[in-house]
Amino acid sequence: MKTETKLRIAIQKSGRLNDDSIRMLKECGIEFDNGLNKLKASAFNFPLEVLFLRDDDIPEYVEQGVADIGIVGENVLVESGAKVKLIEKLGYGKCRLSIAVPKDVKYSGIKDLNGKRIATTYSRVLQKYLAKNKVKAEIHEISGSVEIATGIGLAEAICDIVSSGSTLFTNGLKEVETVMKSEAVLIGNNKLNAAQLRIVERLLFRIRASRTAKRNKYLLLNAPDNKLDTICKLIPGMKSPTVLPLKQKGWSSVHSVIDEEKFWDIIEQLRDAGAEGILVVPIEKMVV
Ligand code: PRT
Ligand code: ZN
Repeated sequence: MKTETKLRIAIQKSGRLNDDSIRMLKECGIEFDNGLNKLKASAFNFPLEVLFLRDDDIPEYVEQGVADIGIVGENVLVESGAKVKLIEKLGYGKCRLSIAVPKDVKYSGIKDLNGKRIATTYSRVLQKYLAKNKVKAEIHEISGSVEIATGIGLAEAICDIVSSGSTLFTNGLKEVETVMKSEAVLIGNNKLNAAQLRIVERLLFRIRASRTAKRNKYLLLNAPDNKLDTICKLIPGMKSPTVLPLKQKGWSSVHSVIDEEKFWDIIEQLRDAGAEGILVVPIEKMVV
């Protein structure tokens, strides 16, 4: 009997990437039981087995082939040094790894870190960054609560993950250097076989379709026929806009797709060009 190839994906068990990783897989139409305290779950409708792990273990497990692919912060991936393939950046879990010093310390540039003690959980990434910038500082590796290290006299600077900056602020620190930017990434074992790679491709196709859909909106508007050319040029869409005649003579309905980032600019130009009754609707999936 032929057994179906399944791909094992490792995602964070709990923490900042857990919810978004599960949401992304569900948006890809992949259904599985993500009940608490589960170590793994099999998808009901896609050849995927989900392993729930601590994020720090994911790069190594993917490198060793315990999991075939995984989702992890780029910061954790680079720090691990694991030899895996970075398949796709996923656009969530965005943050940066930064160096911060107490806010009343004068700081005029990276050279000021020479001879200083920097506390971090990211010693490998920090070491490379300091070497690249020819800074000789002492790295003090600690396992958590990095933000309090300067306050208790353990170090003169810290290197930690920042997103809103409020943790630095509440601990009297200011951000002075960005060591790396990070987001959640899909990684893969280097020796996946052809059947496994086909499943990765199917998964990637779905991930990209969901992400493209989120970035775009479906747009409907009414346009006077004598302004159709100007309006259609503003919203070229995927191939070209759809133009349908309205019952009222001299008017048409124009349908197209627009990039969310350009949304406000375009809407203003469309109104100036004479468009009316503009509707903007979310798109669930989009295959370009
Ligand atoms: O239990 P496990 O080991 O799996 O999880 P963890 O506690 O090691 O990691 P977790 O869940 O905190 O973070 C997982 C990943 O989320 C990280 O590796 C980053 O890639 C990403 N991420 C995004 C963040 C943040 N934003 C973030 N703000 N990881 C951590 N933080 C922390 C940071 O360490 C600091 O304490 O939040 C604080 C700073 O946040 P702001 O908003 O105050 O600047
Ligand atoms: Zn961790």
